[in-house]
Parts: sequence; structure tokens; C-alpha cells
Amino acid sequence: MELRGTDLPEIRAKVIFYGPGLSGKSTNIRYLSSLQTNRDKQRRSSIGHSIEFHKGSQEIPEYAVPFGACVVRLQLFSVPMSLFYSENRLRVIRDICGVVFVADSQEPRMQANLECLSYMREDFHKCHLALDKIPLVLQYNKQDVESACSTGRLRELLNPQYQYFDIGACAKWGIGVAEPVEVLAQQILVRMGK
Ligand SMILES: Nc1nc2c(ncn2[C@@H]2O[C@H](COP(=O)(O)OP(=O)(O)O)[C@@H](O)[C@H]2O)c(=O)[nH]1
Ligand SMILES: [Mg+2]
Repeated sequence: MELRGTDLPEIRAKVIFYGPGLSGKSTNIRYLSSLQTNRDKQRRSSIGHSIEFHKGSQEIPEYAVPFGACVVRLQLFSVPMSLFYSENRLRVIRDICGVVFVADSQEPRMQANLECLSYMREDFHKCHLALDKIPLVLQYNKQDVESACSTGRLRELLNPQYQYFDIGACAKWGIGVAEPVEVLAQQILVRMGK
């Protein structure tokens, strides 16, 4: 999908990438952010340099998803899972609009995935956020690794009622990276009643 103009109304939404250490959260964010930077560059060269580009806080990676007459501009955050940082984690979570849970598909990481899901529920509880009110999607990353569980097995463990959109991914190669945030953007729009 491409942005079609500079004057579409924008909705900004903060999205958090949650998941056990080394599951690929930063890899996802880096990939999306570089896709966005390339699109912005293309747009800039196609319309000339006369228009000042609307950019958010330069430090925060972003990814824009166009829907008809508006654009959902997602600001992408990740949180350190270490308990030492738990206060920081809560600070980041407080005003989020959506969550991408990045699970590590490797069999030996299943316990870490499950623990992290339960930490996430605790964190949400501490922030007075109801998990059923915040759009959540799951990504089963590192499907390329030999010890990876199938997406079916991961769903059984992490999404047993198939309540949430989920997808297998190889974030390192950009596979299955855009879909989760695009689904999330759509769900965020629906929640906002747009
Ligand atoms: N094989 C493989 N490695 C990946 C994939 N995604 C991320 N990685 C690697 O996993 C490591 C941890 O990734 P990172 O994004 O830093 O994890 P984070 O701790 O969740 O932010 C890095 O060496 C990545 O290159 C993937 O899809 N397949
Ligand atoms: Mg990271």
C-alpha cells in the first residue's frame, strides 16, 4: 500500500511490540521503519522537495497504514522484558492503542513465550488496561529456524481460542512483518469507530 497524498487526515496510534528477549521485536521495528523511510523518500522525490514532510518525533520509528480517506500512523515501541525495567515498561504501556506479541517459534523458547504472555497480562492489569479492549495480534517469528514449532502448534499454545489474528514470520527477511501491523491498524480504526 502506498500513501496517496500529503493531506490525508492522520490518526496517530502508539503500538507496542511485546515478547520474550531476542524474539525479534527490534528486528520487526527496524524493518517497518526502514520500509517507511523508503516510502517517504520516494514520495518526496515524486512530488519535489517543496513540501515540508510531516514527521513525528524523530526518535520514534513509525509505520503508516492508509485506509480510504485517512492514514493510521503507528508509532512503534518495544519494551525490555527484564524485570529490572518493569517500571519503565509500565510507563510505555500506559497509553498504547495496540499490541504485537512477537513469539519466538523455537521449541526451547515456548516456556519463555508463555511466561511473557502472562507478564503482559499482569502489566496490563497494573496499568488498568483491559486486554479485551486493546487490539492484539500475534506473530510467530523465526519460522526459518530448524527447531521452530509449526504455526498450528504455536496457536494451540498461545492463541488456543483463535481469538487473535496470528501469523508465522521470518522478521529477519521481512516476511510476515507488515501484515500484523496492518491488521492492528484496521482494528484500531474500528475501535475508534471510524
Ligand atoms: N533466524 C532468525 N533470526 C531472527 C529472526 N528475527 C530476528 N532474528 C534474530 O534474533 C536476534 C534477536 O533479535 P532482536 O530483534 O534483537 O530481538 P528482541 O530482543 O526481541 O528485540 C537477532 O540476532 C536477530 O537477527 C528470524 O525471523 N529468523
Ligand atoms: Mg530489542
